[in-house]
Amino acid sequence: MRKMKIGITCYPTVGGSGVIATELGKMLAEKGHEVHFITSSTPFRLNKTYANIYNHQVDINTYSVFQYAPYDIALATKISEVIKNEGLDLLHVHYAIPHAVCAILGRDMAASNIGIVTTLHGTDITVLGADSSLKEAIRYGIEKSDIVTAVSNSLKEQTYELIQPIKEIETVYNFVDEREYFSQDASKLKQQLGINADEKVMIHVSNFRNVKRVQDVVETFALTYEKIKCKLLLIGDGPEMGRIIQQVRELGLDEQVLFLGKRDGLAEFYSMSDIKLLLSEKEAFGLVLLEAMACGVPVIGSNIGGMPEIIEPGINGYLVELGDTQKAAEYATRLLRDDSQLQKLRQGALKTVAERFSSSKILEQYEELYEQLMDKN
Ligand code: GMT
Repeated sequence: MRKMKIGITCYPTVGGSGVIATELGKMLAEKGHEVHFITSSTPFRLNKTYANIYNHQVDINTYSVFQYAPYDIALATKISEVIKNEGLDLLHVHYAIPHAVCAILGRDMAASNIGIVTTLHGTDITVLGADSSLKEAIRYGIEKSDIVTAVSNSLKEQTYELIQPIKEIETVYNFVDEREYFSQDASKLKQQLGINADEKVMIHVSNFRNVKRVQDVVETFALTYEKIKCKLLLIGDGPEMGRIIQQVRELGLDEQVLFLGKRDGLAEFYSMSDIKLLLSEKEAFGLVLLEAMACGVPVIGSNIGGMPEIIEPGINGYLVELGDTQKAAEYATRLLRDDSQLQKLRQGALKTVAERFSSSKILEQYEELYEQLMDKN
């Protein structure tokens, strides 16, 4: 595999798309490629120094005449500068809007013909694609990219349905860094959180946006708790937090639900958990499912988006119809009561990650796409 100079643009501060882009950049650098992040700030997951990872920060002009700072123009200009100054071989941009469009503009400004890979992550299509002021720009970004990938078959189908591009879209699934997400001894942390060693634990991790339906997670937990004593860890923060705190209070579950806020070192929290709940109404992939599974935690998810492509019922978790908290609680109760089934699903979760979503496998898929681009140019 030849070594390449790869420019990566993503949202550096939030969300799974930024996590995947950054982890991918780190792994490409470890394989000897030169990686140039072109972003508005240093990606938050870039927590280690690499000799061959460079950060190019977009300077946004806040001139008082502008009612809105022109981030997109500034990003395209920076992309063009980096293409020329660093001699990039290709660009890989994450999230269609504005990144694909900025990459195309930046390449034009640089009078270059380098290849552009655009990865669609979910909300760039399922939420923004429904906005008539953005749909044409998303379609343009897809059509003018050289290679377009989506993080699940479901997202690929939804893109064809909502945006109607002619371009071929390839599915490349997400991955986890197994060196960070693995099952570890969390007994001390469990004790520090006031959870008894033999007490069962359920976990939910998200940005507490409306689409995550955290209220269904709490309802599922409440129904399960009626049958079996356990705790619920809620990790993350976001717009729905106030409503969820209120719901927990009204259910009288303050002692059983632990609001832990935003956390690093999630693997330890997963490692003390027995079931992960993700009951979202939109989820192109559900990266947090993989993170939990890599720590040996089975998942209960809703039968929407990319989740059925990850969750194999009875093998690594269960699927329920959207909003069916009764069924989710039934599965959770059964699993928490049956240790041999829980162990079987734990093994199934680990196997799923190792066989289908390992970082080396997904990295190879991206490298092959890059090779195709290099051969074309
Ligand atoms: O889900 C979010 O709130 C964040 C969002 C993002 O844009 O970063 O996540 C999307 O991309 C992730 C990485 O590919 C996927 O795992 C998430 O499923 C997807 N979110 C949605 O589709 C709602």
